[in-house]
Amino acid sequence: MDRKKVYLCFSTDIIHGGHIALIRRAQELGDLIIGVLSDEAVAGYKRFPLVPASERRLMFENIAGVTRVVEQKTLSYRDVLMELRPDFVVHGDNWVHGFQEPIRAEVIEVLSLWGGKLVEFPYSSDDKYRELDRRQRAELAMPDLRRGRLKRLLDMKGFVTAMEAHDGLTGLIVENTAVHENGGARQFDAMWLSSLCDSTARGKPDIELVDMTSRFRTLDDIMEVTTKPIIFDGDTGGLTEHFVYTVRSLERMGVSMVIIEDKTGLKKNSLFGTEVVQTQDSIEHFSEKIRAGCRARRTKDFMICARIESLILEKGQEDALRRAEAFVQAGADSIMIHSRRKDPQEIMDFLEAFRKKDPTTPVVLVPTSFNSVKEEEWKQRGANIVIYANQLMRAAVPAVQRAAETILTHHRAEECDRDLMPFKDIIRLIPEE
Ligand code: SPV
Ligand code: MG
Repeated sequence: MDRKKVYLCFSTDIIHGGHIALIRRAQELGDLIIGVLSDEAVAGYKRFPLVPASERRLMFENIAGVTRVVEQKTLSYRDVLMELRPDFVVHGDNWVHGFQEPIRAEVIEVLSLWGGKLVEFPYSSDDKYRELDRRQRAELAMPDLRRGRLKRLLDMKGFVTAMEAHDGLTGLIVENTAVHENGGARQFDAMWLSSLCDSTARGKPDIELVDMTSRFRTLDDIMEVTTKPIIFDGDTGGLTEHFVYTVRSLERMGVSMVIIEDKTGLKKNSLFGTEVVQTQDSIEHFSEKIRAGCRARRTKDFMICARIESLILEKGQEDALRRAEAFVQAGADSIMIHSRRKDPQEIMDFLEAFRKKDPTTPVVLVPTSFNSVKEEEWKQRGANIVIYANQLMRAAVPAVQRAAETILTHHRAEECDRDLMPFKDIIRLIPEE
């Protein structure tokens, strides 16, 4: 009559023997309620879920003896435990140490409010389960899955961060860097393939001199070793007749979004602003390029973003807003507004005015100059994607220059060694098949 209530939460995409064994042991303790971690929480702490929460729920609902399945929205168990008030929470013992320690401590604290207990079973880390996980990760790199992930992330979280990568190694750094915060892990959601950094890495100016075939080579190097969605800097998109081919190629490769800017003629980097001659394209011509790109693509997953250069070229807010509206009308899935001022005010003013007219079209920001505002505030103000466009390269260049100068100064490498990472640590960044 007074059977105990047991709670067990899963984030897995597939159910294997190890999970079933854990479920059976949990069932011995009482009536089992299974929690399915939300897509957003899984993406935040582990990797993007291959199977959405709605289907993961179905999977568990069909296991004999599971009394109920609920969604656990956050990594923290607090809300779900307060609602269910279980007698036991069951978990593998793999969270006793490591970044999930605070989540575990909170579970024990919340359960103590009504005398509940945490029961931990040894975590099974069988080789065949590790192999399954490896295969699932590989699946995430396939173009069809990868392309749609930016849209899915935007739907899921409403706000996405992207970090610049300009070769396989920086791609791996963006893919794998994580910091732990409140029992979860913070990672970048996506990657930005910057024209500036791709050109600079080749010792070339950012004037559309590095041709698309070379840019695709960089893209392929990055895609080969990573799984996160990619936003490709398409510069001006070139001639409309060429842009349609670029769209097809990027889409086929599994890129999620191309951003093209409304400039024409010899493109210079926006950070030069009006110090160099730069010509803005007409609304009509650029709209036609967007329309042609939209007609060329084959899937709804691939996004075309129109980048507005009015603030960079000091044409004012009215011009920027008129263009935003026209480009969305032409079919742009998203817009990017850029500024090279330190003061974020003109971007904030744009966001406020744009959101009054258009509450839904995703807005992309590249806060290189206006870098004082935190992501959460941009989200509150209506932005959806923040791109850190060049910081990894700017971190590397001074370090590399310093090493070269130190060796020249001392006629040997010993003095420079303390600033260097041992190669065995660098190799650890590179996964083995
Ligand atoms: C890039 O990273 O190449 C960009 C962003 O286009 S910016 O350099 O700010 O123009
Ligand atoms: Mg660029």
